Amino acid sequence: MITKRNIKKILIANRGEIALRVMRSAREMGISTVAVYSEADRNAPFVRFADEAVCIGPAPSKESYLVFEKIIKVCKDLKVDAVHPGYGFLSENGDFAKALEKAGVIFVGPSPHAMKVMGDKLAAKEAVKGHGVPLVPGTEGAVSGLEEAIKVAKSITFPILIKAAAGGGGKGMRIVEKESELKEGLERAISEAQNAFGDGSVFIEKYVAGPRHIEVQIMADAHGNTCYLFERECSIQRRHQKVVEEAPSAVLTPALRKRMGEAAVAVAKSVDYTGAGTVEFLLDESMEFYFMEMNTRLQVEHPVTEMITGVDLVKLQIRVAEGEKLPFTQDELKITGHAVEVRVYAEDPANNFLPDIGTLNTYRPPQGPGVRVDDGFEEGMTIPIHYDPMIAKLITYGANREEAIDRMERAIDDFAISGVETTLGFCRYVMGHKTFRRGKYDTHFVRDHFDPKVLEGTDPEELLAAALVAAELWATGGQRPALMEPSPGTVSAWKLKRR
Ligand code: MV4
Repeated sequence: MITKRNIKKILIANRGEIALRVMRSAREMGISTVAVYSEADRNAPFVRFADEAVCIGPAPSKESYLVFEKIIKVCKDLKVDAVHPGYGFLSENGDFAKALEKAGVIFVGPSPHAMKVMGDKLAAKEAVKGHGVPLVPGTEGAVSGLEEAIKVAKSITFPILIKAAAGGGGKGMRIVEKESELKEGLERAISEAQNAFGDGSVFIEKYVAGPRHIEVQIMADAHGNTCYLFERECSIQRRHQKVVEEAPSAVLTPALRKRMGEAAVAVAKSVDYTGAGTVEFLLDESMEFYFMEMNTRLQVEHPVTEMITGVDLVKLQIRVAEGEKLPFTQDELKITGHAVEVRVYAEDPANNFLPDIGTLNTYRPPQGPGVRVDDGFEEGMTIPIHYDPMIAKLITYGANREEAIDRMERAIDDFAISGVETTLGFCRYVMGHKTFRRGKYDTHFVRDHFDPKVLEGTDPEELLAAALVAAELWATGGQRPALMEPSPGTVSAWKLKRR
């Protein structure tokens, strides 16, 4: 018997756009909302939006958003029924989920057990084995030593990839091209894993060249029903940070979509998963797919799935956490249209994507048909240096892929941000790139097609600034114009641009 528990008050253990996103759904459901915030977020929109808000400490996450004793105390003080962890921070921390359970508070997410298994890449592979989920050929379990490594590498053939069991999201990976490099590669991988994760277990896989990152959204209730809500393609990344995502993928056939969806459901069922989860696959050039890992949280890019399925994933997470059944069967789910998301980071694409801290002197998000902006900032706010530098997620929807991308180009051009450099120009470049337009891109897109020089001289306001300099030069008879010598405190033309 699954007991139903009504959620009347929910605490969001997160900040920024995702805290707002979750609270909006809660409000629509008539659930009252509690924000917890750090001193750096005192004036953030998510704090104002909440029905109640409690400051839980100074800016550093380790003293605020990550201290679960403080969050649990707020739950008790304010009689909170449930906690939504968002993504990042405590969202994949099984101990946090356990501590909430002990305090009698519902954790909006899977069981601590499911989180623990999927948090260990080797345990995850072990769990899904025998469930009909394709795995990349490689070692069974951790590598015992060089001898086993050589044997496995020879049987699966080079190049191989050494991965840390405690890694994930690309952390702790090492490619080895040939046998003579194996000994050193293995030693380094083990010591790096030990240093980074306090766990030196590594495993070996065949290296899949030119793969696409395709992930499947799943949703499971506590009554044994698990559905897939189709895929997202997230191959446009740099240093394992996703920049552009779309749903559905431009390359899956209905038959392959069904096979991957069913494999994702099998992954979820292998750990009695409940709630929203994402099963990540690699798809190789011959359209073979392999299970990589499962993320046991709501993902940043979940809006593209919401757009093409018409499902509010946060509402569904909350319903399932209350013990309700999924309101649909697999057959009732279908894809309508196409959605694209770009992440707007306060980073400078012309300068190796270094975080660009500063104040949003101008901040005017785009509007109009098919445009959704999930953000947590307002004009005049300073982007705190303590957290992820994402300013906003810009999502567009269209009847088909071309319309969604055309809309994204228009929306990017309409997005006015000044005061910080952003990744908008980079995203605009991707939207217009013929390889992206054709849908024939893989995880090497940025490496193969992006040179920071392409962003130079394309910005209308930059061109205007250049014209002004030229005019000044002409007017001053070729003397170095004052415009080119910014005095201290002068805002540079670069910063004056809309993005
Ligand atoms: C791989 C791979 C090639 N072969 N595994 C990186 C993140 C992690 N979730 C899995 N990753 C990869 N695993 C094998 N056997 C290439 C990657 C990979 C990658 C995967 C998805 C998106 C971007 C990527 C960028 C570099 C490497």
